[in-house]
Amino acid sequence: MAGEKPDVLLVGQRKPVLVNGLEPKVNLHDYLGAKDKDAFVAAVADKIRAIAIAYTANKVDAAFLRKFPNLEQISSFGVGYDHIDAKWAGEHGIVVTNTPEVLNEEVADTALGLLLCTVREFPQAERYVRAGKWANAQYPLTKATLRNRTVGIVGMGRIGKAIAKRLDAFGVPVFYHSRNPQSGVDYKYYPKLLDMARDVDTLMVIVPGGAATQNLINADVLKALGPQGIVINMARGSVIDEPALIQALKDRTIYSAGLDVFVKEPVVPTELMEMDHVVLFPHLGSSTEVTRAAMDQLVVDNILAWAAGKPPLTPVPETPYPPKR
Ligand code: 8YV
Repeated sequence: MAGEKPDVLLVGQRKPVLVNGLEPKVNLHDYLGAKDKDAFVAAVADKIRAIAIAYTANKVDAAFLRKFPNLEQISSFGVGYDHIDAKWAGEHGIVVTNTPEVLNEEVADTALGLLLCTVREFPQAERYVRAGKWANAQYPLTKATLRNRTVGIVGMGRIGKAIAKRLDAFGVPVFYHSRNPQSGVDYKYYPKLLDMARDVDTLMVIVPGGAATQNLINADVLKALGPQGIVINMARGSVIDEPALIQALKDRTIYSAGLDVFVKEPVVPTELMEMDHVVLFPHLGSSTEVTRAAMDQLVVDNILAWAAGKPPLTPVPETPYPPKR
C-alpha cells in the first residue's frame, strides 16, 4: 500500500547505524533477538521483502531464503558474500548487495601490516620486550626480510590492486594470479597458481571465498612455494587447506604464515596457537570505526534505495539488476 513502510528482516546485531538509518523508512524485524526463531520466521515470513545482514558471520543459505516468498533484496555487510547463496538468490529474482570499495585501503593497510609482522616477527619481538628478556639479550636477527622477496598476489581485485600499490612503494616485485588477466595492470600474470607459487616466495591471498576457491592453496601449492615460503591470508579461511598449511608449518616445508582468517572463526586451531613462528590476527582487515561505519552505511543505503524504488547501489555479479522475476 502506498505510504506504508516495507518490512525488513535484520539478521545480526542491532548496530545503531543500521537501526537509526533504516527505522525511519522500513519496519525492522530483529531475527537475532527472537527467542523462538522458527515461530518468529513463520509469523513474519510472508511480509518480509528485504533482508539486512549485519555481519559476514551470519549465514543466509537457500534453505533460509526459501522461507521468505516475497523477498526482493538482501543487503549484506562486507565485501565478501560467501555467507549468502547469491546464485540461488539470482535465480529467484532476489538482488544481493555487498559493501565494496569503502574498505579497500583499510584492508590493504592490514595486509601490509600482517606481511611485515610475519616477515620481521614484530609481534614475537614485542612479546620478547614484555617478557623482560631484552635486558639479557638482543632479540635475534630475523632470517626473513622483505628486501629480497617477491610477492605473488592471489586475486587481483580491488583490494589486491591496493595491496600491489603499497608493495610497489616498498620496492617489492609483484606477480599475480587470478581467473583472468586484469586490464590496466602491468604485473606479470600467471594463469596457473602452481607456476606462480614456484616463482615467488610469498603469497598474498585476497580472493573471494566460496566453493570456487575452496582449498585453492593446497599442499601442492605450499610445496611449490618452498622452504622460504610465507603465506598471508586476508581472504577467507576456506581458501587455504588448513590441515595442509598446519602440516607444512610443522614440517617447516614453508617458512611462516600470517593469517587474518580461519576456517571456523572465531575458533583458531590449537596447533596454530602453539606455533611461535606464525602471526594470527582476529579477522580485523576492515575493523576500524570509520571503515566499519562506511560499510554499515552502505548496507543502509542499499536498503533505502530499494525502499525508494531505485536501483541498488552495489549489486553483486550473480544478481544483476533489474532482477529476472
Ligand atoms: C570484515 C570482510 O572483517 O568485508 C569482508 O568481506 O571479511 C571484512 O571486511 C568481515 O565482514 C567481518 O566478518
